[in-house]
Amino acid sequence: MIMAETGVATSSLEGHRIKDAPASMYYIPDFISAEEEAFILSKIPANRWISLSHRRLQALPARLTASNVLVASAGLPTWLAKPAVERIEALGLLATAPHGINHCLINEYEPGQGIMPHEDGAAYHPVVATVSLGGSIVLDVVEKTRNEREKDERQAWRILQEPRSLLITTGSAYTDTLHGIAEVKEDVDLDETTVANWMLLGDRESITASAGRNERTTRISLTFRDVLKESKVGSKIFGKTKT
Ligand SMILES: O=C(O)CCC(=O)C(=O)O
Repeated sequence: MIMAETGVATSSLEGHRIKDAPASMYYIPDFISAEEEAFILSKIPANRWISLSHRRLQALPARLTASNVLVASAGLPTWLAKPAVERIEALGLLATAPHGINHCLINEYEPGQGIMPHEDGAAYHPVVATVSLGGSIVLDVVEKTRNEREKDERQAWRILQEPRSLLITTGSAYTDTLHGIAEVKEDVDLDETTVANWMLLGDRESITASAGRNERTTRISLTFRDVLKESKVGSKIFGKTKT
């Protein structure tokens, strides 16, 4: 049995499956400790942010090219590799990924900021692991549709992502849904009937105590993936081609 430092083992991952969401999504609260969260936040480079109109982001070790190739001379920095990547890979869900986790997209959302519904697509191995830092936020997941008529009937789910949690999206949740974050300052109507991962949350009490409201504060997400097309620049120069 593989045991991550937090005590989550591969065989017990089933206990973290979000039952009321499309197969297969997993939610693990307190995946990293408060000290590890503070450490990672202190290491995020201040000079690499790319500002978009509704959030800012940075990609490590590099942004993908227009044809979705990761061209990098080095892997992920050690402050991401340990403990986050090491612990995610110990869960076993990336066992068939060609490279393992080789990319991290860091998104920062201020209150009122979000991201349009989208899918992650074919550039990546279909397993995405998101570690949340800072504030809580609701991720909206909705079935993909083929036409306007289907839109009225499509299923939608709300996943509350707490700070220090891990959300894993794979299977049909990866291929058949879109995900996005609403541009609101507060998530409302949060309870066991509206939040798909309610029973898996680390702190349901504080949401209940605030009458089902989550006032947004700055949230940073680390989205870890395996980019399928990888080109190691340094290795090529020295004749050890690996693409
Ligand atoms: O911040 C998040 O949780 C979602 C990020 C996301 O959808 C993406 O990077 O594609």
